[in-house]
Amino acid sequence: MATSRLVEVYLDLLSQPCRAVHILLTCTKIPHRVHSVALRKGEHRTAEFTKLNPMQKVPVMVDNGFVLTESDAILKYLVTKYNVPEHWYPWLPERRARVDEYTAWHHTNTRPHAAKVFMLEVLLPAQFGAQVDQDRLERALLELDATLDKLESMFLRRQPFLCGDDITVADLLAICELMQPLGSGRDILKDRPQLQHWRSRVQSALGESFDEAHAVLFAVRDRWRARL
Ligand SMILES: N[C@@H](CCC(=O)N[C@@H](CS)C(=O)NCC(=O)O)C(=O)O
Repeated sequence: MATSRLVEVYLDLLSQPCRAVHILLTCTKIPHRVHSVALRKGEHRTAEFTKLNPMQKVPVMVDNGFVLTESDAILKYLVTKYNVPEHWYPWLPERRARVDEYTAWHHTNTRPHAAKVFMLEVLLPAQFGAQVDQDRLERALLELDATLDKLESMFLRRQPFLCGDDITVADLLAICELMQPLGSGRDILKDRPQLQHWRSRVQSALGESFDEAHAVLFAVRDRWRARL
């Protein structure tokens, strides 16, 4: 591992997958430099950023000239390349496969369902000054509920973290999505003690890196509350 160079990451910390990457980097102390890309200002659509990622999305990582997009791929690359505790992405094939099993599921379940609630309650009203569409929100909350049921009954069944006895990149991706609806003060885990205990375990495992990454989201929540 080269110690003199830094991993460069392009992030907006209001973005859930960006926070997951940021938390991993800070928690494991991988030397890195953050380039802020403000989505609300359209900085992901500049010619310079588009050259880096033609899909115009964050996060993006550049490691010694190697450009990588997709949080899932970035997290797994970082823990494989750098000398970080093995629990983040275990080497044992069966344990690693459990992490891959969750992360594959995540992108069509936890991510879209939690993100939609935030989009309907915070992003769209902020962008277009419109009222929250209550019918769409109700439907989104029902879909999210089905996902939360699965997290409890399948992934957290008889184990403290999503993929076993210790925290992995799967927990990182999941916690960042499940925090997102807090942008409007909505705690989607409030009636779910099993998931609340998991969230506390994840937060204690991550320490300050969790709070640092979520500061922007909490600022959005505070502004949202001040509007009411
Ligand atoms: N599957 C990608 C999703 C990346 C993504 O959707 N990023 C959003 C922010 S959360 C983005 O850059 N959106 C800008 C846009 O679509 O215009 C990942 O996990 O990295």
